[in-house]
Amino acid sequence: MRIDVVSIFPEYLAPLNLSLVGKAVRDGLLDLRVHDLRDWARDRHRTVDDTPFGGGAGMVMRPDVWGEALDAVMTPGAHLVVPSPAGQPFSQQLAADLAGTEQLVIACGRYEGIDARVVEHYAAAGTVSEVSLGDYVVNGGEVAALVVVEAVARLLPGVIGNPQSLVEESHAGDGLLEYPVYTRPTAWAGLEVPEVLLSGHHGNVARWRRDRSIERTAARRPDLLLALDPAQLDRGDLAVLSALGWSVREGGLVPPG
Ligand code: JBH
Repeated sequence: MRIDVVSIFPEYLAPLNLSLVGKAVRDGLLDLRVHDLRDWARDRHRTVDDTPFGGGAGMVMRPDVWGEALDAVMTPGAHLVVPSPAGQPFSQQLAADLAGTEQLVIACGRYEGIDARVVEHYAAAGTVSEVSLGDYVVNGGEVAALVVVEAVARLLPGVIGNPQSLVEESHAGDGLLEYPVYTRPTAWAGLEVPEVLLSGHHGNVARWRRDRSIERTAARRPDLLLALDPAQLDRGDLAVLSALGWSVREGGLVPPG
């Protein structure tokens, strides 16, 4: 898989040379290329932005410069990702979808954003996803590019040593938040590791972990429980949910109160 990132701050993407993504690149599992948008600016000041039509604060990134850059890096069938606060929420499902593409091109916007005709133009020719990190404000697309690249790269075959760990993490498939984890020492700061985890009884450990996942999800992300299909729940799950005041209706779970 090839991923191209275009930015006026290419050095912002340097952390991708580290750790898991860096190793995937060195192992040849990922072809990662970072480009400086200013390389496609036409004037000697390497200008990439201008004032917004219609007035308003800030600057907008020019479509002609972006068009030159994207035409230069995109190969047929490339999927263009444009991080934006106005985008669809980035999700594990979207990461999985993107991990199946031949080439991702991530256009990092700054200032007030990129001229809307860029997304319009490339959407007419292929696949474009405007993606938001969430309902908060950061200054540009680069931090979103770091998130997208890492979330996608770790799903590529061979990148994660033990693919089983991909199954058990939050948002990975069962629709629940992951359970709390413990390791040595067994006693720390007057706190003990839950006995069941030291028992060696795999069935009880699995039950305990599932119960903790459900409790955490109910406490922190009840929206994920509402999205669950009750058919996915076993008797133990229903017992924990009932103890938390949740009930089951044909359409799904009903929260307490
Ligand atoms: C900026 O303002 C941010 N909010 C959420 N996601 C973003 C993605 C790219 C640029 C943002």
